[in-house]
Amino acid sequence: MTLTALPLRLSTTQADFEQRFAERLHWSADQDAAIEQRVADILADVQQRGDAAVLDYTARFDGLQAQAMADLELTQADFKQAFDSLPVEQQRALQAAADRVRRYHEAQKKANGESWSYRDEDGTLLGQKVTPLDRVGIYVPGGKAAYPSSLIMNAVPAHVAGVAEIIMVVPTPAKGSVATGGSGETGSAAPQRGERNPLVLAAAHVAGVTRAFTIGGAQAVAALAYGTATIPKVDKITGPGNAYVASAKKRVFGQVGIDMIAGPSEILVLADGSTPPDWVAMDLFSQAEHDELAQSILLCPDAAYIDAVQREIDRLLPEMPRRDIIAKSLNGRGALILTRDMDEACAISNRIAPEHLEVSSRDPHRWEPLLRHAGAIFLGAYTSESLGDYCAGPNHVLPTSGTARFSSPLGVYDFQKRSSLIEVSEAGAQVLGQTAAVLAYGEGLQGHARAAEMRLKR
Ligand code: HSO
Ligand code: ZN
Repeated sequence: MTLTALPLRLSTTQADFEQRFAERLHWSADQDAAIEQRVADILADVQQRGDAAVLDYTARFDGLQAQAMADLELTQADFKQAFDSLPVEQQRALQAAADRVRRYHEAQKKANGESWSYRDEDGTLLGQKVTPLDRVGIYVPGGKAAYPSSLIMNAVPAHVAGVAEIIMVVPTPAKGSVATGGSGETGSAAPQRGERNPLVLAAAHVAGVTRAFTIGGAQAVAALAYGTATIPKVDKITGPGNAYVASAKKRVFGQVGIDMIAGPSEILVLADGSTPPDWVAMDLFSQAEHDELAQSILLCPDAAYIDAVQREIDRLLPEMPRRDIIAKSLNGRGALILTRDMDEACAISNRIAPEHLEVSSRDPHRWEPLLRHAGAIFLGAYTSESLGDYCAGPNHVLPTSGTARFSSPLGVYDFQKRSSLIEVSEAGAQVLGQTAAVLAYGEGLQGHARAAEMRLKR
């Protein structure tokens, strides 16, 4: 049986376009009641029993038998050793990526992450003071989904923001054990260390992680949110994870901050037909290969070009190691959409509000002003989305499933908070006091009114 990848072909002029388009876009995270219940139980248990509970779950889900939490802690020396053990090429690439991501986020901090204030004519000072969070937790998935690049994208902006302590958790399941947070019991004769991913540890070295523990799943989220004897309680938890981790993050939200809960990856390519079609086919693969549920869409006003891209998909697919995932993603959620013109393509792109938007055009700056909703916009044929995933500089943690309509990439600002600053002068108190008193009496709050009035000169 030959493998085929046939994204849905649509044209904006077909009568049932709206309906078919809506069906293709539809996605919602299914809530699994069994997972929800298990996560609730794990959180309660860790909150009560602390380290002992985390050790139990780590033995059960990851097959790691440890006597004490300290046995599951990684050190700076472990990070350094992992880094030193890599081929020079990988060391350089990690360093180069981290340097570029740092530079971008430093610019971001300068542009909109600094304190500011102004004075009224009467000397009253008003402003906003920006401070970093004290301590954050970064969740790094284990196994196949362990992306060192994601660790850089989470840790570097935290570092640039000035966060003093960055605590990483990364499950290192023993060989043959089920994924962390998963369903089951595993063999008890497991090794003590589990499988460490040297690239992840090396990324922790270049990204400036402070402490790290080889734990994962809901139990790791709970430990970070509530704190245990060994694991310090953090102020915010960021980073991707499986359904257990996502559910746990939602449940601890409020107790601590969290970042977004990301859906499957998405790429939308807006093409005017001037880019080599194999480049575009591979860009569609690049997000499809993440996940069977990932979504890759091409919008283009040129029917012959769409045919050419489909031919390249057919030609290139057999070479791809992850072709099964790519085919499932493209067949189930992909689309090649013929539009009337580029303007219409831009309008449809805005309706989709994709995570990644490539403007694969001879003239990207002509279309960019029309594009309002997207996590990241990649301009021109040379800007493959994959460069942004690793090393261009901007963050690759981006809003998915249409949430780019109202939210932004992960950034320095996610690791900062703002406090208002107010210093009213004696002269200022005369004017503000009268205004405040009138409103306070209106609300029936005499204490407020009199506090303002006491400062009025009689
Ligand atoms: N494209 C992913 C990030 C990633 N890509 C990590 C490769 N590694 C976010 O949607
Ligand atoms: Zn990617």
